[in-house]
This record gives sequence, structure tokens and C-alpha cells, in this order.
Amino acid sequence: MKTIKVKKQEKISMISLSRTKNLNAIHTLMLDEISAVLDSMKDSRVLIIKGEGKAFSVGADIKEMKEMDSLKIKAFSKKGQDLFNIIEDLHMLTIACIDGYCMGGGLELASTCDLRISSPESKFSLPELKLGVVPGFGAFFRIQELVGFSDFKKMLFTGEVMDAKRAKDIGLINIVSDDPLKKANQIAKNFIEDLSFNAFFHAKKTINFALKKHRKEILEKENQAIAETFSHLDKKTGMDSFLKKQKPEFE
Ligand code: CO8
Repeated sequence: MKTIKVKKQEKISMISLSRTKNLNAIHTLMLDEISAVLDSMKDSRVLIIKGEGKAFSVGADIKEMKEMDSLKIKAFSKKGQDLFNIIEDLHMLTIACIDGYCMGGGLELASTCDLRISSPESKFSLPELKLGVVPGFGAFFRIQELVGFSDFKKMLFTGEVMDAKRAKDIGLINIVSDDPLKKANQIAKNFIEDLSFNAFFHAKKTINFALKKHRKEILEKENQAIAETFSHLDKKTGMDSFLKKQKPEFE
């Protein structure tokens, strides 16, 4: 694997996003590699997803997306949507362990997990509009469901960068811990030792069923919206400006 590391210890599996030079930006290969390893974790009861280095993930890879047109971004968005749906429905307890930047598509990945544990120093945001685009991996329902329309709009329409305390206050994350990995392992251990896995399975299935009402339509709308933004000049302006470390001047 080139972009992730995988560890399995008894009933706990761990995926570490490992593109540290690009702050674990999510590109096609990373989606493919995550997809490829999930099957090998079938017998695990807990999956921890974390990022190596100073980010959980800064979101979709701007360097890769910059070259994409509307058709290609639709396919990339669909690939991410499909994988994130699979992660959300994994039969095991999933925990996003966040220590550092958690932005855009990275936050969308974290929001597929059952629980999100973060260090106090982590930073959260949805900066897509600064790039002239919109989220494309399920934010329109998953993040909206976590924080409600009011804070979802605020996050998107201001691009604000939040600290972990604020993220916890609005329901984006569950726990703030000085050592998020240690905390995730403690929760995993208690989960395995103290809870009925069968009852958990049925509870998660029922909760996810309830969450999925109207999802299909929203996914299609989201996929369409990202394609629309990619056929507009603002996308080029936003991404070129980011890569040149300049402030964008949108239409
Ligand atoms: N994609 C690709 N490369 C990135 C990304 C990214 N999202 N973010 C950072 N990098 C790269 C930088 O270009 C830089 O590379 P290089 O060394 O080659 O210049 C390296 O990572 C380190 O980054 P910085 O030098 O910027 O590090 P700083 O510590 O100064 O800043 C920040 C860290 C604040 C996180 C800053 O990098 C930043 O703002 N990054 C952009 C975050 C962002 O906008 N994320 C949203 C991406 S869009 C998205 O996720 C959804 C898009 C639409 C849906 C797509 C699905 C279809």
C-alpha cells in the first residue's frame, strides 16, 4: 500500500492515512487502497481510522482535482460517496481518531465513523467554497445531520476554522482527549469486553436505516452540484490560487 498503513491486532483494525507530505489529502489511489483493505478486516470488531503526521486529512487532493473536468469529478465524487457509504455501514464499531487538520473531504471521511475523538489542537473546517467548489463525499447529509442545518451552513458559508472544543459543542465530534489514540483504544477495549456485539450490530443497522431516508436523492444532488462547480471558472480560480498560495478573486 502506498497511501495507507494497516494494522490488525486481535479484534481491532487500524487504517492510518499516510500521505504526510500532502497532509493526507484524499486522491483516487487512496480511495482505492482503503476500499481494497476493508475485506481483510471482516473479523474485526472495531476499526480505528487515523492520519499520520499533522493531519487526519485536509480533504480531497486539490492537485489531482485541478486537472479534472465535470465528468471526471462526478466519477471521483461517486467513488468517494460509494466508499464512504460502505465505511458508514461496516458491521464493526468505527472510530475516527483525529489529531491535526480535519478538513473538507477529510471531515467527510471522519463523519462516516460511529465516533470521532480529537486532540484539543485539531482544526476543523469545510473550506470548499474558498476553492470555488462544494463538498462531494456526502457532507450534505452526514455533516448536516451531525451539526444541523444552521451550523452546517455556517461552516460552509464562512469556511471558519474551528478548534476541537467548538467542534464538540456543535456535535461534530464526540470526545476531546489529550491522547485520542489511547482513548480510542480504551473505548475499543471496553466495547469488545463489555458490550454485546450482536446487539450493537442490530442497533447500528437500525440507526443507519433511519439516517438513510432521502439519502439517494441528496447524493445525486450533491454529485450534480460538484459537477456544476467544476464547469465554472471559479473552480480554476480557486484551485490555482490555492496552489500559488494567493487569495482567489472570484467572479
Ligand atoms: N490537496 C492537495 N495538497 C494539499 C492539500 C489538499 N487538499 N492541502 C494541503 N496540501 C499540500 C500543500 O499544497 C503543500 O504541498 P507543497 O509542499 O507541495 O506546497 C503541503 O500539503 C503542505 O501544505 P501547506 O504548506 O499549505 O501547510 P500549512 O501547514 O501551511 O497549511 C492547511 C495547512 C491550513 C491545511 C492548508 O494546507 C490548507 O488550507 N489546505 C487546503 C485544505 C482544503 O482546502 N481542503 C479542502 C479540499 S476540497 C475537498 O475536500 C472537497 C472538494 C470537493 C469534493 C471532491 C469530491 C468529488
